[in-house]
Amino acid sequence: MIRDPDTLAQLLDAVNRFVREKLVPAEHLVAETDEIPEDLVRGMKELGLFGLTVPEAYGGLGLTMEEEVMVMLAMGQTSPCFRSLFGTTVGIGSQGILMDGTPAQKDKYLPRLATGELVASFALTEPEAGSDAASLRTTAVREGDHYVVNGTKRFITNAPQAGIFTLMARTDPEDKGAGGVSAFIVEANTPGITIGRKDRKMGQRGAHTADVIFEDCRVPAAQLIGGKEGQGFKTAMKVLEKGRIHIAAICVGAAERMLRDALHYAVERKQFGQPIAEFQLVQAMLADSQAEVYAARCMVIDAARRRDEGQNVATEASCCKLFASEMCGRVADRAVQIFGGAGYIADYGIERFYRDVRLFRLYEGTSQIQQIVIARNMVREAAR
Ligand code: COS
Repeated sequence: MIRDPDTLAQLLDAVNRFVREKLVPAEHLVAETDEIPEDLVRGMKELGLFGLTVPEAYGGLGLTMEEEVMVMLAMGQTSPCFRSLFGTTVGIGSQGILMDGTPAQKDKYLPRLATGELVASFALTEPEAGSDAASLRTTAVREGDHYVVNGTKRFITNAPQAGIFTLMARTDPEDKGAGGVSAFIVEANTPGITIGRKDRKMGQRGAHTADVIFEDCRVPAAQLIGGKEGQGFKTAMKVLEKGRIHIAAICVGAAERMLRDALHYAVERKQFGQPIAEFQLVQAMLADSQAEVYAARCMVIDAARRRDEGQNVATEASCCKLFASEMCGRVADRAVQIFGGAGYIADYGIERFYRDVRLFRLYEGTSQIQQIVIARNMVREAAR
């Protein structure tokens, strides 16, 4: 749902300009230094990117899903690491508070998340619990008006920058499954939290992940999201469901960028006396990519609209994430192929995208998890 086309057009104009004039020129530097310069972070804050999904009453832009998708399509036109910095805050890091938090929790955190003063991270994955998220082992044991948290979270995006973590931990040791899991807002400066060293990743330099280790970390009971135990897994699933549409939009944006770069290269580059874009085997790669990008774009916008209408989009969200991330991988591969030898050389930038977008098929649920979610929902529906 687009509430006011003019306001959205202004926002998209500003984001497109920021991407084109500030972020794209900084891509090489960020990849080399593994840091996003402070003035770019400031620019993101000024544009309101940290508050995209926070309701206006709390100082954010309160975008609908369709509007959020439009912004992500624009953000996808540059290195994914930039989106990563504010994306966990507007997405999986804060949505638990927004969806299931108490009014007091919303009042306390949402205004500072909206300005970017606080970065929020999502702490679900563990060394032994990835796709099987319900098997997590981190414990939160109630002691008076606190919970004592012990455990290790792994590959946590933005952990080094985080001001708060949306933490999923087991409050009921008797229940080994989803029902024993609760969600907490944990402030990063709480004693008993150690952030591991930054992971050395395949790509997305500038975006940082690390372990988060909890050792007898005393978290006030008031930080239990929604004030109810046993709801944490459902909160995580709802958050991830929305996050999958958001990530799918980024996949489409990134694929559009790679395809545009490949097309320009194909038009410029001459072999056998003519631009390689004139060769039908190259055209096949361009055409297949264009068709797939278009399909994914339509899917993402459709799923976002349905979600805004209040429909259950669990299946559609997974379809979007599955198709758009796999499509993005295929487009990345073809783009490198069209660049030929230059596709393997860092100066041309396309090999960086090839590595960066590989993550899309893994995080916020692997492609295989999306297949499972889709098929399970189909079978359940058929059984009704
Ligand atoms: N919205 C609301 N509730 C949901 C939900 C959703 N999208 N998906 C599941 N639930 C609820 C179920 O209804 C169920 O509740 P009841 O027990 O009341 O019926 C509960 O959550 C448990 O669901 P389920 O039985 O499907 O859990 P499973 O352990 O079988 O796990 C998968 C299901 C595999 C789909 C889940 O573990 C998953 O998504 N894994 C991937 C995790 C992931 O994305 N990791 C990335 C880390 S963050 S970068």
